[in-house]
Amino acid sequence: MRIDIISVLPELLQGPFQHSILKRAQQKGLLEVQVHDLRAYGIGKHKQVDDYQFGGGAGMVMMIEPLLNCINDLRQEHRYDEIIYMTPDGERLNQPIANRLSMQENLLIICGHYKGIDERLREHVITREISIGDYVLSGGELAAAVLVDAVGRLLPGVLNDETSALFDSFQDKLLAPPVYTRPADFEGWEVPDILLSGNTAAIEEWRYDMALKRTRERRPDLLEDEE
Ligand code: 6GU
Repeated sequence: MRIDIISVLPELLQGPFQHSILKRAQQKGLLEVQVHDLRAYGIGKHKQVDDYQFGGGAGMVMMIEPLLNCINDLRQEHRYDEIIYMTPDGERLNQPIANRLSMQENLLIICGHYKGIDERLREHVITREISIGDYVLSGGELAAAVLVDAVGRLLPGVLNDETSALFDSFQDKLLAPPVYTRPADFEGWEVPDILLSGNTAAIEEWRYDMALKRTRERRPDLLEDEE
């Protein structure tokens, strides 16, 4: 999969993909992430990318031209399956959305700033709008990093143990069960006996019961909208 990201703060996106799982995904050639500086497409000698909003009011709006010129340059090189705008009024990101996006080949992600982008881009160019939750960030970069991480780790071959994504929280509408590692007894804090029993069937059943219990206690909404 290839992911292009357009941003006015490309520095913010330098770190997140250079470690751990996403770093390995790129080294293995399973994922390519390219960040593009919108400023390079800015207008005039000040490389302007935003302007006052029509109708008045505080806050700048990202202009059509720099963004569209950047998008069109990228489109010459790649056929995008989705052009995604990161915005707090978008569809709230969840595991099914990440799963579906992970099956695409080319994604283009636009990071919003200020009051957002000119509405006409949303009408005519953007194919999908995604939020990462009900709170406001100062820009779309951190949200884009969250999306790329959630999607990138699902690409076939990225995770060491191919089955492990299947048991993530949310993948089956259940939160993950508790986990333990050595020592089995830390100053009287003990690991549940069953996990030391070697009885894999019983362990699997315990894990399922705990996942269900945890979900009922913490996120009953996940069980309610089960159809
Ligand atoms: Cl995608 N962008 C911004 N600026 N804030 C957010 C968000 C996105 N998702 C949640 N809050």
